[in-house]
Amino acid sequence: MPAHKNILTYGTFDLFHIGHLRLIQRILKLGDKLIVGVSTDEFNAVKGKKCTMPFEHRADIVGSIKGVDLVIPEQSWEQKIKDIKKFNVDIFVMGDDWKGKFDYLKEYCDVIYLPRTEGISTTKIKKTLSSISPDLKQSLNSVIHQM
Ligand code: C2G
Repeated sequence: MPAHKNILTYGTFDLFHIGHLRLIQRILKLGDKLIVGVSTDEFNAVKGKKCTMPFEHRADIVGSIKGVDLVIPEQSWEQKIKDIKKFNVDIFVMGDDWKGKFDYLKEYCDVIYLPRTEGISTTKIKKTLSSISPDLKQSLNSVIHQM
């Protein structure tokens, strides 16, 4: 019986898309319990990211994915070590656009970078959306903010 493995990852997950889902699906193959830190709107401002979807929506979407056991707010760059200890994390996983950036966590757990899904990104989706007519964008915005 393989040992129980706790896994941790973080992300913004704005305009949730297949690249995010494929990563989570691949991460799920690595262990048993998956904890996902979703960046708060305030932390995204620190990251220089302006989200289309508010934190609550992004967290609810990620939390509804089969296999995601817990969603926690990601409020700072520095919280990772504390989270790894708090949740007895065995494996920290990120997409390989972060390759090498979190190697310092190898002192606390395994660190794995998985290949990104090419051809899709939140930025690309935003660019496509911004090219649609302003009145259609206006009605899209009002639909998103009515939810
Ligand atoms: N991702 C992917 N394929 C894509 C797009 C994203 O595999 N086409 C992965 C990223 O590599 C990341 C995760 O999906 O591991 C979430 O991506 P983002 O929402 O862009 O998260 P990011 O802004 O990179 O925040 O402390 C870590 C940061 O919070 C990560």
